[in-house]
Amino acid sequence: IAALAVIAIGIFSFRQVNEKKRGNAARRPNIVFIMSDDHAYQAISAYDTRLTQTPNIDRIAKEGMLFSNACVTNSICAPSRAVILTGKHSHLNGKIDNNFPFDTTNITFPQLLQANGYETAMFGKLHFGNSPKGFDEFKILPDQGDYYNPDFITKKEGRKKIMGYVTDIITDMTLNWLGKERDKEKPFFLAYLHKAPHREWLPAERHFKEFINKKFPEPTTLFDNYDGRGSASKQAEMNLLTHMNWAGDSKIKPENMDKLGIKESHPYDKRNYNYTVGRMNAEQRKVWDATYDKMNEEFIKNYPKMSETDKMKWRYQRYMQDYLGCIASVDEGVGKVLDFLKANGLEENTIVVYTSDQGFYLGEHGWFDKRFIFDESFKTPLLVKWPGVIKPASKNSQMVQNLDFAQTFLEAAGVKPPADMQGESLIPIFKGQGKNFRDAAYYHYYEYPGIHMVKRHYGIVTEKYKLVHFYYDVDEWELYDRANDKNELKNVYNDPKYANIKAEMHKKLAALRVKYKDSETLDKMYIEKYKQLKKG
Ligand code: SGN
Ligand code: CA
Repeated sequence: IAALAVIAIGIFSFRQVNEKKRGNAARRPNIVFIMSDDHAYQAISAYDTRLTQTPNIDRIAKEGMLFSNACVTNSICAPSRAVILTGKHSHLNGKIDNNFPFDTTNITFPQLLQANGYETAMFGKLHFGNSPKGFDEFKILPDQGDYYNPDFITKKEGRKKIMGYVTDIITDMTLNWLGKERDKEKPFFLAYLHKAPHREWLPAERHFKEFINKKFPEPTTLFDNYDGRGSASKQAEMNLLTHMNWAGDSKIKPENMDKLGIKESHPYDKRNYNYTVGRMNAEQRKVWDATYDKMNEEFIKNYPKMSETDKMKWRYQRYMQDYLGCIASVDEGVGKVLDFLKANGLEENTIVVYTSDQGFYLGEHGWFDKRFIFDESFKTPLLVKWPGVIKPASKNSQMVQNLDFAQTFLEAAGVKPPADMQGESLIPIFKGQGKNFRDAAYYHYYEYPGIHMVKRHYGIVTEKYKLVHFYYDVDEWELYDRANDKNELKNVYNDPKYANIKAEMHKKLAALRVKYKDSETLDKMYIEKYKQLKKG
């Protein structure tokens, strides 16, 4: 009996130790990082209810925190992702634009989480030109990926085509991993990364049928003529009327363009349409054609009588129908993942983040796309929930950046961040502290000359002002009074009233360039590298 009692006590204490160990491990939070591609905050109802409803994404703000001034360091896809993963500005992680491949000798935070006992997985769009390091599992889209019947690069099965709609497929992969595949003994980091609502904005059948009948309010600056600003705004190729593809983007069939005498906006205009719609199977294509053909009948009939203003208005509506239709699927997917966490007892100990790789123009200044330091592209949506740490329904207006995620997640996981990361942990802000978190954000965009022709620029943004330097084939400075010119329509750089502010902002910008180790030498080096790459 005594021997049995010893064994029993032994088993009991062994179990207790084990449980305790597991308990401790379980106390480290799981992290679900949800990021979509080109999702403008104007198209999330927690921020703005004029365009659409996103009830599921909004749940994250209801249960957590909504950031009204979250921003990026370089408003373009792959560079933003590199900043997020490395916690370093583009000029230091080397991924300055979408052209250069990501340098995999960079240390990324998922590698550190994995080395410290986290189970890690990534599903969806990465856009690096190489596979992610530090992931136990991944299924990623090659390059930009496709909306219908997309290919995936998978860690375990190589490249394969999966039938269906991209947003739904990425959601299913995520749910499957959460429910069946992951190691349930470990805390996890999950990157759930949507392709939508990236161009060419192909919604799922259920949503193109629904959204194509809707009408949306126009932004006040839809007919902007770019007066009051420098050559960068005037020369950018992002205008809905003149630069958006008629077939590829606005879904006017190539044969109808020919019939109406509409010229391609870009040499890829018709080719893009034939490619994206061409990926559909016969059944998908039948529904697509039936819906869009019917909706385009009126446009085709009216086109010869339409003024340029009418065309712009029509193009804006079509753009919003498709763009917001794509977001509807993202919102449904987010809802499913949140429901899963709740139903499986994971809600309490999981940080959920919703963000986009950058902001996006939804017709403001007549534009689509991003790239500029101006608000619609510089700011990005950010909603975070963490039960027990973040007070539900809280709001924050600090200038947090995508640069801050790495240190935030590492701190949450109890892992010491490398000394050369350049962000700040957001945890004090989550806890309701962190006042005066960042008084100025640094920004640097490089991809020029290139698609959309947004000139190279760097700048500094404070709560009240924005100072920008456009360089390479120009040397132009712009200063904006953010408080008094919300739409950033007037460059006041040469207005004597702003002389002191200008001087102060110059000083701050120079100091930030030093702080973040950016310099004219690096600007020149990247111009040289870009020339070499283009030659090659
Ligand atoms: C494609 C798009 C561009 C877009 C870039 C970068 N053209 O080239 O409009 O700016 O991607 O987007 S498309 O006609 O091919 O769709 S990013 O989000 O990857 O940076
Ligand atoms: Ca993007």
